[in-house]
Amino acid sequence: MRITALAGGVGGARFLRGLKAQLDVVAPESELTVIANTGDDISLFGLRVCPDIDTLLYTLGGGVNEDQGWGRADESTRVQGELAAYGAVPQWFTLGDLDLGTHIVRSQWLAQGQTASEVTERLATRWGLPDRGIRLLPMTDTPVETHVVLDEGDEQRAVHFQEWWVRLRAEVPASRFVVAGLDRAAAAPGVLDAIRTADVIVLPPSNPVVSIGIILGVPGVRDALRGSTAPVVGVSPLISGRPVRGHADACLSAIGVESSAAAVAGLYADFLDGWLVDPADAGVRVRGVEVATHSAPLLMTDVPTTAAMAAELLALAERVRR
Ligand code: FO1
Repeated sequence: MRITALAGGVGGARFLRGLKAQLDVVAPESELTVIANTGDDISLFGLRVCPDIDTLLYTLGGGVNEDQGWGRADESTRVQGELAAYGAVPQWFTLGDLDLGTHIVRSQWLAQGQTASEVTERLATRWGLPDRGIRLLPMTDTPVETHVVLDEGDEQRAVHFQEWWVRLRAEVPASRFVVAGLDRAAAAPGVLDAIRTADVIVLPPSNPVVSIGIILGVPGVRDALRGSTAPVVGVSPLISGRPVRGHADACLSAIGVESSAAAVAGLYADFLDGWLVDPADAGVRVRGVEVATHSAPLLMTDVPTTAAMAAELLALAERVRR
């Protein structure tokens, strides 16, 4: 079975780890292609940092810091300490010593003229992903970045997404998100094909605005999803209107969408076939469109629990298969 997923960072990576565990049991020959958001990417200290790609790499590759959901397990920050001692800025984004290994080698390979796709494939190979039938694709090889226009009354100020997300903790209201370069970006090699040839298309509980929403903005992606004959099934990133982690509610209010499982499904209504919601949101009706919903506990407390969620999603996909 060929499964294609669109994913952002922590929530998406956690869910896909459970999905992979479930596939290893019920369909061990499956191929999982993950199309990753690159709007979170940021250049720091001369290095290119790709948080969603790296969170997917480390989570699926078994090296993630489990408590944080991002960065490396058994991490240290000796280099960061030296950068601080030199007064290097910014200091609000922690780059661990092991994590820096990824950014240094990525930056070297990019500087040698390799594409983001080629670099990501080499990084994924070190983490054993291809051998396990997992392909990790950046959504585009074109450098793009999400910037946030802050709603501070009269003055309009834009900051990089990471500054809004990490330093401001999304506590300053955003008036809109601007993804520099997205309208001129080309889908990375294999991305549109992975959507067109999938047997099942999965939207994990990633941020619908700044993760999945950004991937949908890559020219051709949304049309490919609309034209897909495969069932497109997703997992609500909200439980009773609240994100389990992160700031999806702040992102939704920035685009004038209510924080509810139904409203998020409404953002995908032109291609979504099935929507998995928490029992707290059972019976949700997606405004005006036919989306089959099913409820199952959505708290990803550990891999077996997440694998059970994935089993529910796969069952929903078979029920809605066109
Ligand atoms: N998140 C934080 O809250 N604080 C950090 O200092 C931080 C550093 C960081 C470094 C590398 C990386 O891959 C992710 C990092 N994140 C940090 C998480 C990141 O902001 C988010 O995971 C995504 O960008 C949103 O999905």
